[in-house]
Amino acid sequence: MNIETYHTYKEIKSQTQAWAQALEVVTASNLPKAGDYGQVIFTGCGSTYYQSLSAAALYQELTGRSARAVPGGELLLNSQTILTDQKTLLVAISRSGTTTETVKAVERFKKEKRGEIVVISNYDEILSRMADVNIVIGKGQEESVAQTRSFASMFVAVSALCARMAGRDDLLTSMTDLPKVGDRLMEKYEAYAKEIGENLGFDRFYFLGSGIRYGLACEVNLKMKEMTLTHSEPFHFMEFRHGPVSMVNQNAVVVGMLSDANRIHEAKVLSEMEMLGGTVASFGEAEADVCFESNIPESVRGVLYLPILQLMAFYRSIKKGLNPDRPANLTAVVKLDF
Ligand code: F1P
Repeated sequence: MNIETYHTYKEIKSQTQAWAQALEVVTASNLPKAGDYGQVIFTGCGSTYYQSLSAAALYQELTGRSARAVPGGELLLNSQTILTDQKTLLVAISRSGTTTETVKAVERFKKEKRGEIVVISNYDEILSRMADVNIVIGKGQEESVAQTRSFASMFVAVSALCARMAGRDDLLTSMTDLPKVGDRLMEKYEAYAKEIGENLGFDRFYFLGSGIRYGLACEVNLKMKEMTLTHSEPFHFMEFRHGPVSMVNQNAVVVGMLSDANRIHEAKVLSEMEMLGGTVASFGEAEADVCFESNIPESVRGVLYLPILQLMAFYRSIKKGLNPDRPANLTAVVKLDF
């Protein structure tokens, strides 16, 4: 079957148009002021919870104010472990805008008048209608179940939101180069993604990412699980030595999402894994298997880690005879009877 017939493939390859739209929408939005809130919470489910992990880290890194990420289900069922009596900003992220846990958690937050709500979504749905600030990126909409283009578009939006709330319009300006760099990366490294993804001699994948990259490591790990049914796990770089290292052998791929700031420590973990027989796939601005060469500041170029790793999962799925558009046991939206 021609790969172009898969929705997932078309969505991955066209994602940079949705990145550009995300930037336009956030630039035009009237955002809350960071100084008005004692607490900031990012929430979502599955992919969008993982996105929340990266977003909370980035918000804190850029604004200097603490932020936390929680799954929608936790905000709904265990809010006493999360909310305080401080004025709170809730940023809810959802591709569909209809996931029950996220919708119900936001509904309750609003009813209890805890603070303002920002919604980031690809569809103008029930969730968006509860928002004080409604960010919809229509070009991220998808036919396939696993999030690729949608996730990346919302991640660009949330990165831009953090930059703007931090008063860093300079970062927003440098983000306008992201679509161009993303296209170049897919052109240059698709063959690399295919080569590793199609190698069925590998039976385990580990995704290492620290700081704002940890949530992204969780997300690409989820792609590998959903689309390819392969054993895979995400870790913070330095955590990997504390036990998970036991799983590394010649069948393991260790993906390293390198930072500039901590590169020395992170690269050391990767070279140790290579010594143990693992295959390392490193991603970073320079001197890596996949080099971004973007000149975009580290804090706002996180989306660049995604397309090649999404393609890696896509090619592996096909090679295993699976349908990447329809992962086993999974629906595009989880709707519960509450
Ligand atoms: C969240 C989500 C997806 C997952 C699956 C089920 O959806 O958990 O992350 O891949 O498709 O739904 P949403 O709230 O972002 O629409």
